[in-house]
Amino acid sequence: MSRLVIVSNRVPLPDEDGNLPAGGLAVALHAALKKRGDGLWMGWSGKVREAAPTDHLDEKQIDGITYALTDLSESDYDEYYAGFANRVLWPIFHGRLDLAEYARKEMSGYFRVNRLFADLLTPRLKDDDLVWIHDYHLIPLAEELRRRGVTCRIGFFLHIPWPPSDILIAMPVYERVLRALCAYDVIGFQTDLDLANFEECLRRENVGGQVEERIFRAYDRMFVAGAFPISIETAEFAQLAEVADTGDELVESTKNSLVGKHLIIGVDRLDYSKGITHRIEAYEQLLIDHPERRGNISFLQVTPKSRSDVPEYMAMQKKVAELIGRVNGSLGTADWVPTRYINQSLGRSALAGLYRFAKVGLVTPLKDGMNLVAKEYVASQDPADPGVLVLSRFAGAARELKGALLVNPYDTEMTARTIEQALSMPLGERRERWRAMMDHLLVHDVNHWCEDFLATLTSEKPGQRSEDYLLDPT
Ligand code: GDG
Repeated sequence: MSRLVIVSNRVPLPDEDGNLPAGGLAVALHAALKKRGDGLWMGWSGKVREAAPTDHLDEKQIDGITYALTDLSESDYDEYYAGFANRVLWPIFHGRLDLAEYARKEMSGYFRVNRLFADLLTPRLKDDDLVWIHDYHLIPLAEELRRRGVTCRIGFFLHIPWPPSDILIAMPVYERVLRALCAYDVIGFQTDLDLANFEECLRRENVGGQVEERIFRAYDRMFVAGAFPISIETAEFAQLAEVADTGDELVESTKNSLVGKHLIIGVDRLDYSKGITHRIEAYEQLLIDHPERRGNISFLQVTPKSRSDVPEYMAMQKKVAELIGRVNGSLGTADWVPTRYINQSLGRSALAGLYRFAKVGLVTPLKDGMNLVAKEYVASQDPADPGVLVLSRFAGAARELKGALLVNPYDTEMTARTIEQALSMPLGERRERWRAMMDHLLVHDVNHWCEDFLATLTSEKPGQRSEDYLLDPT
């Protein structure tokens, strides 16, 4: 079996006791690395130095896996990570042209760091390795590896949406990005809609398109592209929630503080794509439309900070805090606070237990590649008395979770009505909707996602090896 090499911007290192970072993705990828033996995971260490070394990787061997890490210089961090990745690609791929801050310097920093990764990785690769590169930070990496003579199979998974062509082409360097993506042997998107957008971009640019089931031809290369919806460790998460229901202190004290009240929960990184302000406004609308609900429900929004050095994120932090203050100030009473807002991360067990306790899971991003919170909420429910998932139609998860109540998060009144529908849904309907989603997630868990992608990348069908794909090696 070929060795697996994973490359991602950040590397989820096990702690000193060998425990893996929480989260299904890290667990599934570690399992895949171990299964194939002698696995390698390369990425940024998370450290920024005035001038970072560009000639070696720091290597750590833990439990049979080699972690190869590089620091970034201050300018690399500013231009590649905080700049092009998070102020150009992230907003544009989430349809927020208004928030994209394009600067030529940052674009060149993005390609420079990808060249650095390629320089550092190339000497470590063997011809029969399987290389799996993750996410928008590293789109140009395969092209750079090919330029250095690497011939092994290289796959890419995009965790965020792929935009429609009208949005993509608003990005000044879109052609370089689109061409670079086509250097992979397998490109994985979250949903069929992302795949369709990608195809549309190729056709509109007149550079190629789909030639048969999953096989694409563009820029004189052939490759596979498909939808590989990411998921969670469903059974393990369900178990975690069941244990936390009675065994977690925070869950217990939260329940005690909400006797006789229904909990509505939202959990998101602090990010403008997650629709947090729209969600709070919908909740406010619900309280205005249904005064009888006041005092009987509570909305808990758990929002760990992220990317705090990117200006759009700082602005958003302020906006959310102000809005929550407005709702609590205008609708709260001396003995009831409508919204509880937590700006830090909770433990995984507490999170699972709170999902289970919440009658409604509010997952209403304006745009999201998948959204794992939606799947975690479903997995956490008590089969005998499950809560209801209210889910944005703009989350990738909406393509799969058919038992959710779908909403358009831009439509405040409709979202408010849907929360009310969720709160008053009869038990029979709740069970039926939940069962369909849970059955789906038990089969389509994160291991299924991982194996499906790797099986496609490994596929040795005639005409599918990397060398054959290179129709025009010049
Ligand atoms: C990107 C794409 C795609 C959140 N708060 C706490 C906490 N979390 C955990 C959740 C969940 C994860 O963070 C968030 O995952 P999402 O999928 O919702 O979102 P992104 O971070 O934007 O991830 C997304 C994903 O990649 C995977 O491909 O689904 O569309 O944007 O697991 O539980 N965990 C803990 N405490 C918190 O306070 N422990």
